[in-house]
This record gives sequence, structure tokens and C-alpha cells, in this order.
Amino acid sequence: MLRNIAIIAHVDHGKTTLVDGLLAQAGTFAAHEEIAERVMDSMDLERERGITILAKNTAIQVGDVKINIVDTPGHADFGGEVERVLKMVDGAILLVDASEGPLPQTRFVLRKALEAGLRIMVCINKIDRPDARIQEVENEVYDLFIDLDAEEDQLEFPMVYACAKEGWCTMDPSEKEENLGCLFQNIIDFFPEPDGDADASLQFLVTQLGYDPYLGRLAIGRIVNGSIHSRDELLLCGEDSERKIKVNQLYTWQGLKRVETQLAKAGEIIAIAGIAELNIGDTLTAIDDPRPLPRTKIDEPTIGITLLANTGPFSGREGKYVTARQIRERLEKEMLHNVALRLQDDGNMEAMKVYGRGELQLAILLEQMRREGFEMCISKPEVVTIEENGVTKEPYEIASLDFPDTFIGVVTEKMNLRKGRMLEMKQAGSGRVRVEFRVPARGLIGFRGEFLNDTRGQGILNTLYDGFDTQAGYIPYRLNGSLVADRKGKTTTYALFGLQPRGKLCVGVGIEVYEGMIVGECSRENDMNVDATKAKQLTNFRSSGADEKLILAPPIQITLEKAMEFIAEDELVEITPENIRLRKKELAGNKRSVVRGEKKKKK
Ligand SMILES: Nc1nc2c(ncn2[C@@H]2O[C@H](COP(=O)(O)OP(=O)(O)OP(=O)(O)O)[C@@H](O)[C@H]2O)c(=O)[nH]1
Ligand SMILES: [Mg+2]
Repeated sequence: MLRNIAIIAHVDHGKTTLVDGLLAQAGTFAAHEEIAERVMDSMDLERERGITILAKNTAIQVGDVKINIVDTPGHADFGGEVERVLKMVDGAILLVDASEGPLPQTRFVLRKALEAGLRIMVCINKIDRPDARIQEVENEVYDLFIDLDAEEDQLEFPMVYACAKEGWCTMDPSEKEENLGCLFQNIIDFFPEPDGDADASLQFLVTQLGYDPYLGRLAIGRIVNGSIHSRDELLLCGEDSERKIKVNQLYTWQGLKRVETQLAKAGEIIAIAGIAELNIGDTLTAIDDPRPLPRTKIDEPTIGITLLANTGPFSGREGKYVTARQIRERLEKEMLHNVALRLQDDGNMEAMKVYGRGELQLAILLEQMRREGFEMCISKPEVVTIEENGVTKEPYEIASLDFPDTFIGVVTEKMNLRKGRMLEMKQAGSGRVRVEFRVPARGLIGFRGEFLNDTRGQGILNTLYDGFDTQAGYIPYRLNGSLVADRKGKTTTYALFGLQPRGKLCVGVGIEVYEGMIVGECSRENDMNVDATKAKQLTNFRSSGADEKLILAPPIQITLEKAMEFIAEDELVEITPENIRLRKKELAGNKRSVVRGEKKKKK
């Protein structure tokens, strides 16, 4: 017997932790094996950030039932990934945090799961939280199903209450249990055996692409109908071409491992090695009876950045790959398996435009490239616009903000500036409010940092894509100018100390700067060209230790995401394996104006 399920939820509601529990209790690991927490989050960046970026497969064996489980990412930027893997499964466990309740991404993934016609079971997780409000969350979940037009029978789902972290669940929230037994039982009883006819003509939909250093590219997906033997000759139906291919090895999952198999039948989720050049959405089918499946369509990207080769004076110092051609090749490779990303296809080497679902998704790509040794510059993120019946439209998002109610004034004001329209305001308990705004995606660029600042780090921001709509007006973006280095050299304590009253610095002492590099945020609206390398004039009088008295405030740490949020249209982020620098597009001070913002617009 076989079950194919996905675990879906809003970010951080505990999907990966629950998979840990399922793996451990199904006896997947040998006694001596040491298991990392959130073992499915295997990429470096995933472990560092504590979020899942790529959906991943695993399988467990419970008695004579094999359960294929797909762990999905919960962050809104990776929604495209979730949308796709839902095509591979027959059911989904919707996980909801017992305190936070359904959040924007819960809605998104549930809608996609309902659209895909999956059976859905609900699991309220983190019931150990002291602020758990199980009954209310339960009602909110039912409301959400109804809101999304679930069919009558889709409302009759089993409800399991879990503490994934401690590895137990229960059908009755007032009683604690020892293990995840009732979840296993419900998975087996509630989800259907995959349909599909093993004797029919083959149909295999490529849903994910994997990579193995020894095997090369792996095509991952589900056998919808028919069977595949290793060494089969098959027809690969691409978007607008067909060709014959030969299957090398076939794999299924066992725990976290791929195991080779000779034969796989309808319903199984498998990986196929040995096929070069195939894309997500392609179908593998029989040569004598080809039946390609419809290609998966996923939501369009909403935000884009321009990548340029690094032309700054430090170009090539820290990176291995610096030319535009290398960057373009890397991007083209990425597009093959990251279908929620799009590379503008104009062959332009000077400025390569990459579009994605959000800033985080783009930042992850850049971070990966940086670690591989790439060096590049990027422009300020901008939203995608489309023309519809002569009207220019831009993407909108539903932003839901959760913060202490004392900040309601300042947050509402900021949202208004960014053309956000309030949809709903609710008390969220313990002095917090939850407010929903509909806001142009453009208005959210750079908002997260500001919002965290305004709410003293206590705010939670979630966003959900809400389609294209008529373009909103001008949105004031960054109110402050930049402090720009006016010459090459190393920063000195003396110079930086003198600059402190001018704004917030983002470089420390002894950092190499160049003309046109941004060393801080100016406290005024204009840019200011400054000398950050000035040394103290030496005099004949020795004033011992005078320099040590100059105490500098620690510089602002610029992370990639912060940098992307910060820069203005005439600025760039320079990314190298070792550093993230901010710079003016035009480096030479005498070729650029320091006037910015409103004043510049009026001119
Ligand atoms: N208190 C409590 N915390 C939990 C429970 N389950 C998970 N957590 C914590 O919640 C955090 C997020 O868990 P993850 O498993 O990474 O969540 P996720 O849904 O996989 O997150 P994404 O993949 O990024 O969407 C971790 O710090 C877990 O330790 C639980 O039952 N109770
Ligand atoms: Mg996860």
C-alpha cells in the first residue's frame, strides 16, 4: 500500500519538525545514528536561516504501508515550489500553529491544495505553547475552508493536535499522548491509495529537478499511469519538442536516502537519472503511444532586479567568477530548476534582469552565487508591471501586520504613505493588534526593516500575493540621502568620528573604500560626499593617546537583504564572496548630483 502526502503550512508552523518526528518514529534511523534537528533542511542556507527553501521528498514505512512525504517551504516567496509539488501527491496535512492560527501563507497553500483536488487533513501544532488558543484556531481553520469554497465533504477532515517538537499528537487536546501514533493512523486511513493504472501507457510528469554529483541531473515526479523499468527507452515531451531518451537508473525514497530500483509503477514518486536537458513540466511517455500531460502553470513573478558585472575598482579582487558571461550562464542554469524565477530573455549581457516572487527568493539566489565565488552588482528591486487594455497594472499584496497596539498610529501612517489600504483590524490578544492592508508590492520594498524599527522589533509582517491591479501613485521611498566616499583609501577613526554627526555609518575603521562607495546613511535628504580616509594632521606636539578617546558607535551591519532594501535607483549593491558594499551607479563625484528625493522630482 502507498500514500503520497505533502505537509503544507505558513512559515515556521513546524512542518520540518513534524517530519523529523515521523521519520524518527517510523524507525527510519538506526539506533547509533545521530539525527540533526530539522534534518530535511539540508542546504547550508536553510540551516542557517532556519527555513525550508526547497521542497524535499522522503518516505517512511509503517507496517505494509509506504508513505511518501514531501516537506514544503512555508515562506511566501517559495509559493511556486509548493504549487508544483502538490501535483505529485494525493493529500496534504495542513499544519496550523495553535497560537498564531491561519496566516496568509496558510490561505495560499490551502487554496492551491483545494484547487488541486487533494484530500486535506488538519493538524493544529504547537499545542504546548503557553499562549495556545486551540478552540479559536480550530474555528478560524473552518472559517478559512468555507471562505475558500471547500466542498461539503472536504470539511469533514480529521483534526489532530500535535506537539511536533516533543514528537506526540492526540485527537483530544485535553489528553497528552506518548507518540505520533494517531497521526500515522490517520494518514493511512484518511488518505487514498494513489490511483493510476500500472498497465496503461506511461505518463510521468517532471515536477522537480534534483542534482547528484555522481548521477547528474535527476528528474523527480510521479508516475501518473503505467510503469517504468530502468533502461527503458521513452519519449520526452518538452514544451514544443520531443525526443527519445534512455532511462539509466530509477530511484525511490527510503527515509532520507534514494534507493535504486528496477521497476516503478503508477502512483510512485521516483527520481530518474541519466536524462540531460529536461525541464520541469515535461512528460515522459511511451514512444509508441505518447500521452503528454498538461504543463503546470504557476503564478507569475512580481519583482525583479538587474544584475551587472562588477565594474567597481575592486572588481575581481575577491571573486572567482566576475564576467557578465559567467553570471549569465549561472543564471540560465538556475532557471532550469527554479521555475518561479524568470530571466529576461533578451541576451543582454550588460544588464540581466531576473524576476522572482519576492526579495527573499532573489536574495537566496544571490547568496548562493556569492558562496560559489561570483561577484556582481545589483540594482534596486523593482516590481513587474503589465499592460491590460491600455492600463498599466502592478502587483498587489495583502500584508498582515501583527504588533503591539501602542504602535498603531505610526504603522498606519507609514502604510498610508506606501499606498496601503486597511482591510481589517482585529485585536489579537495580549495588547496586540492584527491589521490587514492591501498594498502595492512596490510599497513593501524596504518596509520590513522600517516596520521592525517602528515596532521596536516586536512586529510580525506576513505578505500574500494578491494579483495585478491599477498602478498606485508615487510612493516616497527612502527619505534620507547617502554619505558617499569621495576618494580611495582606508577609513580612519578620526575621519569616521567626524562623520558620525552626519548620519549612520555602515563601515568600520580600516575598511578600504573608493570614490562613489556609500559609507553610511545621511541624516538629511541629500547625498553628501565625504572624506572617510582623513588622517589626523600631525603636529609637532605629541598628544599621546588622543586618538584613543574617539569612540565610534558600531557600524550598521549590512546584510544582503538590508542592502537590497536600502539602495535607491541611482545606487547599486556590490556583492562579492567576502563583502557586501553599497555604491553609487556613477562613481565619479563630479558627474553626479547630490540632490535627491522630492526636490529632484520637482526639477
Ligand atoms: N513550542 C513548540 N515549538 C515548535 C513545535 N514544533 C516546531 N516548533 C518550533 O517552531 C520553529 C519552526 O519549526 P520548523 O519545523 O522549521 O517550521 P517549518 O514549518 O518547517 O518552517 P518553514 O519550512 O521555514 O516554513 C522551530 O524553532 C521549532 O523548534 C511545537 O510543537 N511546539
Ligand atoms: Mg521547514
